[in-house]
Amino acid sequence: KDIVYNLAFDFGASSGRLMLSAFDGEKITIEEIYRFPNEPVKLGQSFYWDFLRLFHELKNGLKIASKRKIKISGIGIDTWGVDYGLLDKNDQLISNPFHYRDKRTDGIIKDFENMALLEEIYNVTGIQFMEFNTIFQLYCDYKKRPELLDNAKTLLFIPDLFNFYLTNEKYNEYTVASTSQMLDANKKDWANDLIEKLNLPEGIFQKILMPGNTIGYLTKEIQEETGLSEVPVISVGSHDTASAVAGTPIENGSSAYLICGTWSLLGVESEKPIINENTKKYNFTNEGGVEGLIRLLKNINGLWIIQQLKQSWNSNGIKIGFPEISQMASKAEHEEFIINPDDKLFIAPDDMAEAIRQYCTKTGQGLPQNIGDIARAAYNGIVEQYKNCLNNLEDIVGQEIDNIHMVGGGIQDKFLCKLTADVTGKKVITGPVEASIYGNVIVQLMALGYIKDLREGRKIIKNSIENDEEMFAK
Ligand code: ADP
Ligand code: LRH
Repeated sequence: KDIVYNLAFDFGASSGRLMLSAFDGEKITIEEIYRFPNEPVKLGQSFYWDFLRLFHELKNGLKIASKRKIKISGIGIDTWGVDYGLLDKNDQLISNPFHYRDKRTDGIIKDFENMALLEEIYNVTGIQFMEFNTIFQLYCDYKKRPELLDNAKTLLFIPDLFNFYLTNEKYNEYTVASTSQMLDANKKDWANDLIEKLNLPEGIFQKILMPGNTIGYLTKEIQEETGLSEVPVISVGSHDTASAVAGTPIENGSSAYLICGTWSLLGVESEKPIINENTKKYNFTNEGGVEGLIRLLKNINGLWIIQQLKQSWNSNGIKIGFPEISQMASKAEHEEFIINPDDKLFIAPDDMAEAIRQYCTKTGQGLPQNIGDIARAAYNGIVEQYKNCLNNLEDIVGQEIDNIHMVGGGIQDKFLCKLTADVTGKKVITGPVEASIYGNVIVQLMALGYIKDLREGRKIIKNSIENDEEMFAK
């Protein structure tokens, strides 16, 4: 059988990875061929992407792939949403792109001068309010560093920026552009009236490109540097969550997906945006998906808390990894400690373990004494959010959700999966871990004509992971 090979890059919170996929007409196998750190840099008071280093690593990955001496049919790139780079009139990057955890947008929504405009922003875009959304990052640029925008000719989201330096083609890919909170959710194009009212320079926004198209081909320079030929770079769901949803083998509308990485993203797929009093009240978002579908979901501050706990213990000399933390939480002496992950104590504490101790004390629960109890408080809090979010979702769609498909790195945590089934009372089906990669790959295969549509792609994914799928029930 002829095998089709593709390359998928996924830039996550702790690492970037390059996977080589092989499609034999029935199944996709993926092999990690390169992984590199994705460490943002604090410079002065600001927090930046290390864009140049990452572009260098991207080329390193391509060099490794070219040594395989196989025909690569396409390349697709996904990263987290909202962040962007600005180019000047000579297509030079004006500044290192800010990381969304940079503090310049802290408090921006509450200080926003025009409340009526906030209302309009939600009604038009359907995107949940988060201070780091592109719209607010740009608003900060406009207020605090106007010279940046004065010199900007082009705005590219991070995946667009990688794609541009690989191909010389400038586009804003639809799914990542939707996270800006500046797209009209129904028109799937820039909300120009809003952009004008915010005094943002309309001209910097590029043509919206849907997933499933070819962006361009590796430039001569990149070909020479990497040893690859004129490979097409394909527009995938370049927002990692869009690729992850595409890569989740859901079969119908009564299934929810729960993507467990640094964030937990819980939602359903919808044919049309749902923007009403309920979605507003519960702050649900209508992000753009593959095949023009809408990702109706909510961001939950999830495994970030577990990551920060690990870091806090590791830096205090306790050598402990995710599997141990999960195990200790499952055997906690006190099963009842619980936090509210949305409490501001947990946004960016210097020491997460200490923050949890403080929270439990201030809420009259007493003091969790050991690793198991502290971690358990975090798990209980995260899963309680899953339950509330599901209730809200059922309220919004007016239908019961039967089961939850959990995907992403977090499903390696069996305790988390089991607790989710126990607390929500829903059947939980897990897999794949690398949902973003699978989603990235099937959209490339759709663009290349090897797969008909998303439905077929998901069947192929299900086929490919059948031995890894697990079921959890109360
Ligand atoms: P991102 O794409 O945001 O970087 P991942 O999808 O890689 O995130 O998921 C990372 C999370 O998965 C970690 O924060 C951790 O909670 C969980 N995790 C990863 N590996 C394991 C493991 N072996 N056991 C338990 N949990 C794990
Ligand atoms: C998950 C994610 C999420 C965004 C956040 C910035 O990686 O892309 O969908 O809201 O990061």
